[in-house]
Amino acid sequence: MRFDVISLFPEMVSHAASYGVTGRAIERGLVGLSVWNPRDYTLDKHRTVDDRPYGGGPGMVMKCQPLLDAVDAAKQHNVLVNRKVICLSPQGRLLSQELLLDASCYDQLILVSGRYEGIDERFIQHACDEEWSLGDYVISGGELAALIVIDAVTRLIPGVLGDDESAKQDSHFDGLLDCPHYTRPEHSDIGDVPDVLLGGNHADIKRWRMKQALGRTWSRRPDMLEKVTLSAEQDALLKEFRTEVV
Ligand code: 4FV
Repeated sequence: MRFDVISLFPEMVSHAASYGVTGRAIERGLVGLSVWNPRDYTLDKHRTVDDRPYGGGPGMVMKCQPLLDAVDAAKQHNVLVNRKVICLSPQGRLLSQELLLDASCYDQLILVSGRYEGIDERFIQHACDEEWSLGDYVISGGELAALIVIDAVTRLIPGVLGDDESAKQDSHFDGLLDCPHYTRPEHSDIGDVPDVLLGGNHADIKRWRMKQALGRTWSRRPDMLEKVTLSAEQDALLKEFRTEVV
């Protein structure tokens, strides 16, 4: 998997991606990352990447040409075919583990990070396969959204996480919130570790963790429960959890 990010702030992207899991994955060559600055593809001496919006209104809009040429450069650089060009914007499809799992099957993701008020619509319609959104709020640039895509997709690449199991343990992986986690010390002024986790009975521990995941999803994100089909055992565990909390 390789990520090619189009951004006016290349260092911001390459720097933030150089830490932790993504940083190690890049070092180990499990994922590739390049950042392309549209300003390097401008044709005027002022290296202009934005201009005033037609129809008036506040702020500036990113011009088509520097973005088109930056995306072409990212494509030329990699003869990979199984790729998608994604524009990160509030008008996009909401990011989800399901969308990111699908994205992790591509060889290349070209992630276009907007700035200013947005990007000339002709570029999006002509050069982008999809628009993706972090959520229903506005941030100052698409870079943070691109970095979240890079981080979340990189975790799904085989061999990136110590044991691929842990990606499966991730919240939302099975459509449920995660169970609570504990580590030493066993006893503290702010509480003790639940006994079941100390008993070494893995079946009991697995059952407790699923019960907690179900209960927390039911109490915090009932919208997610509507999207999953629970097994009979999960149904029973959730009933048990609910009878215990009321
Ligand atoms: C955004 C989001 C987002 C809009 C104008 C950047 C900003 C500025 N991107 N999910 N929400 N982008 O707010 O992805 O260009």
